[in-house]
Amino acid sequence: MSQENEFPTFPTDCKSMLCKHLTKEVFEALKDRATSNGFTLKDAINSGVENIDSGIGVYAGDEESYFTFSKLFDPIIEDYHGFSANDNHKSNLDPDDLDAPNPDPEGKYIVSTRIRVGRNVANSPLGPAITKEQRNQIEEDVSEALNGLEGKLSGTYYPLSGMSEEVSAQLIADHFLFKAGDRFLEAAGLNRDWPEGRGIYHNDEKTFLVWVNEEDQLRIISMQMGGDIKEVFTRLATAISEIEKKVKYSYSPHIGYITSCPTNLGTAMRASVHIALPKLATDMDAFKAITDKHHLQIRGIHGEHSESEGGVYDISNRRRLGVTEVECVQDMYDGVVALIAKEKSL
Ligand code: ADP
Ligand code: DAR
Repeated sequence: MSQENEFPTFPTDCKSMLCKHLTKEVFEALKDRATSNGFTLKDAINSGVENIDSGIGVYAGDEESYFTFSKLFDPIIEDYHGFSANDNHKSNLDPDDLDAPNPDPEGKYIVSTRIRVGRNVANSPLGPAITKEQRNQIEEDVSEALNGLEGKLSGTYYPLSGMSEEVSAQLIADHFLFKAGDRFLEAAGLNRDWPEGRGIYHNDEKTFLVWVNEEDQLRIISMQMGGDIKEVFTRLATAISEIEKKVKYSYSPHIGYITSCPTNLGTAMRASVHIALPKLATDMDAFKAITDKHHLQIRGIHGEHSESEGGVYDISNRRRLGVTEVECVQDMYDGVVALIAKEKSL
């Protein structure tokens, strides 16, 4: 690992945004800086220094990081999102503005739909810089807000600390339980004190979840079987609004909802379907031509860095910043319609 004030050496085949944008000049300009939470450049880049196969390689320790280290974050944000330092984000969570009748009412292709947003609590450090005490306070405040949800959002909060084998097994069976973060999150300091301060909330119908203190302080998730994308979005928009009555989210007019990873800034939204496309899977050029046209990302079905199985893919919006939440879901919806049409034609 590099010393505090030594420019890190990266292998020539390193392809991360960190390798690309951390020039010697940027490093020299930022190496002695720290945010009011004591978060340094070394802290921000450690994940990408330790994991040279990172795609991005940097994390923010607080909202301030995006401004204190803007000489590094701004070019990464522009490269990933196509969003410049002079642009401003915009938000629209109104389901009435989404044109998305169920694209697969017979359930031939779409296995399930999940739409999530990341949120962090205003005026608090983010996961990479937060103290154990601050994280525990966030768990207390957020779980209290969640336990106050009513109607179809009503449910139960399950702290990971002291979780019984029975509850753990059920949450794993429901694919709800998140485990300690991967090596990228580990090197970013996001797994510190695990599992203390972490937990999962889900409603009685198991169509609404909130992960507390995972990669972000809240991951607000609406999901269900099938392809009624508009119903999933409507539930999520309602939940975001209800929780916000009790929890103030960290938001910047410039870069939108603040998240620990710059890829999630803006809407912090990933709208995905697990969709069976066995014929299209045999022609990945045609597959990727459609996903590229509609600004979509292809993932495996067991989360980021996993592989697809049996011709089922996780298809989601890639754009998160400089577009509204409605546009994120519309991106995914329009791409799914095109993918299904192509699958039918093969
Ligand atoms: P993120 O929380 O950033 O979306 P992942 O891609 O790791 O991160 O997904 C988290 C979990 O959600 C994984 O277990 C994944 O299988 C599950 N998941 C994602 N999209 C869907 C979907 N459309 N249907 C069912 N499960 C999903
Ligand atoms: N694995 C890290 C983060 C990439 C974006 N995914 C997140 N934030 N979960 C990388 O730099 O590749």
